[in-house]
Amino acid sequence: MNLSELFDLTFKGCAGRTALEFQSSSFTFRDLEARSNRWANELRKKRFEPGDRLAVYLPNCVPLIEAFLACVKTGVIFTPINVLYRAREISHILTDAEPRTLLTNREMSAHVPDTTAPWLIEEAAADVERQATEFAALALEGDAPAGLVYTSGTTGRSKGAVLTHDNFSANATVLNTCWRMSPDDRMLLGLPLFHVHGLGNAVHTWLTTGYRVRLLERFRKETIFDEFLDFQPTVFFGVPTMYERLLSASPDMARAIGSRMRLFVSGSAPLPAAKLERFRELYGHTILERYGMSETLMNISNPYAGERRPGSVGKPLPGISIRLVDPSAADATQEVGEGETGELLIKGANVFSGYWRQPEATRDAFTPDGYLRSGDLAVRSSDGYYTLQGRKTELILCGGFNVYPREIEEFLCEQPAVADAAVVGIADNVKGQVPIAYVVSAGEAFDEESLRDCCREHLASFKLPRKIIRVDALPRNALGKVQRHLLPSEEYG
Ligand code: MLC
Repeated sequence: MNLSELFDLTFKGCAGRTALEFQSSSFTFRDLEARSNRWANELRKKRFEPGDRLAVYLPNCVPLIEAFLACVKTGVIFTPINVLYRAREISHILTDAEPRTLLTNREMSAHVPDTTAPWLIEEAAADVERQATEFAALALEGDAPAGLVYTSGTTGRSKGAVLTHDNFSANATVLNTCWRMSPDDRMLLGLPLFHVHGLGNAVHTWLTTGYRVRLLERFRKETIFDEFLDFQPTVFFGVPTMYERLLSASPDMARAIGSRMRLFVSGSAPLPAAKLERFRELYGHTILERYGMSETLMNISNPYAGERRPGSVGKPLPGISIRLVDPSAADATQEVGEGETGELLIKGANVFSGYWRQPEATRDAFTPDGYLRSGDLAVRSSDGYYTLQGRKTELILCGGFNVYPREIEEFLCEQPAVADAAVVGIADNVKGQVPIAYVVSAGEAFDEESLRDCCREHLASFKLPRKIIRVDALPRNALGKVQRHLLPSEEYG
């Protein structure tokens, strides 16, 4: 079954119910279906063919969801771009994905590379409005690609993960069952829709269940409590940074919010056990922590009904096979024993079909018997709970965004003032981790402030090195690889 057929159950079954609130507007499922059909007709008029890509560079908004639904109906591959990306990062995605069009708004179009003529939402709106509200969705197979989601690669450059209709529907149906999602739920949604946490988990459980969503343009710590108190949600999906912000509530406010809530879910980065405990004291709820990745959507989750163990991500979800193998063995087949750290291997209907136009990276990502090598390290307890132990590579997780040191190092080294650079993540109470840079100057004319400005101009804000530390040389081993553990230790704050 493709996603249109699956969503139809909700569009027909819950037609008259309120589906979505955004700012001062609200929409029933019937409205949403009619509006997305208009978008689908517009895509067809613009000669989009199945398999074409529509790049979308927009903050959370209703047309983003409608354009996504239109892609699902027409077989166009929805290709979201992080709103914090700037010309250099966008340009890489455009070159790689070769979308037919980039949909954005006037304000954000300032960041779009000059070589691309964007399709502005302000101009699209009138054309879309003129289209018919009926559309016969294409009879796609479940293995047709639905999304192309860019994830940072270990080589430093973003790779496109191709997610099929089946991947999204497997994920949504498993979460609906395991987290008891119901049409009577109300979700406050502040996650960005350009990542699988917001798009795969929130949007897909919503459209397959028929609950009500209040969509926020973004999570803002200044207004989030008012949104909770006003909307009175029953479910909230967030990253640990959001939970850290929620810990600043007064006990009365936290209790008032908690009294209406059914489920808080955390993912995309590790949630420290101490934060889970503080949250439980304040809100009277145990956050349910789960584990996923862009390439797989969700894999492992703490139980809804059983023990939600602090610091652990729980047990494999139904239909998903997990193996833990010796991370140092090249063939990745030697399973580790209980209590030993191994690399997580994953198989299931949720696992992606491969990296966009990268057959070699795709081949390397899988074992010969078809398990995805996650690159994540974990241990399994005797009763089957998994606890993550970090990345095989040096990935930095800043506020739930992936930061690969290599990408920032490459950028720094492109600057004339920089001879060499190494980027590492250091602990940060709010963001989990933040990147800092060790830089070797290319001469006397080294100006830290202008290097910082240059980073600010060209990199997404979460990738900015919070500190730039000048060193005489980087400690390298005989193979030329930086020995990160020998860098002078630093604290941020
Ligand atoms: C952050 N910023 C945004 C933004 N989010 N700007 C526009 N839109 C957004 N959605 C910018 C701010 O403008 C600011 O920029 C900087 O980021 C920090 O903002 P802040 O207001 O101080 O935010 P904070 O309270 O710290 O919260 C940050 C956050 C953000 C939690 C809202 O980190 C976030 O949305 N994270 C979610 C990431 C995510 O969805 N990951 C899922 C990946 S999928 P400046 O320039 O002023 O510094 C995945 C798989 C899985 O990993 O398992 O889920």
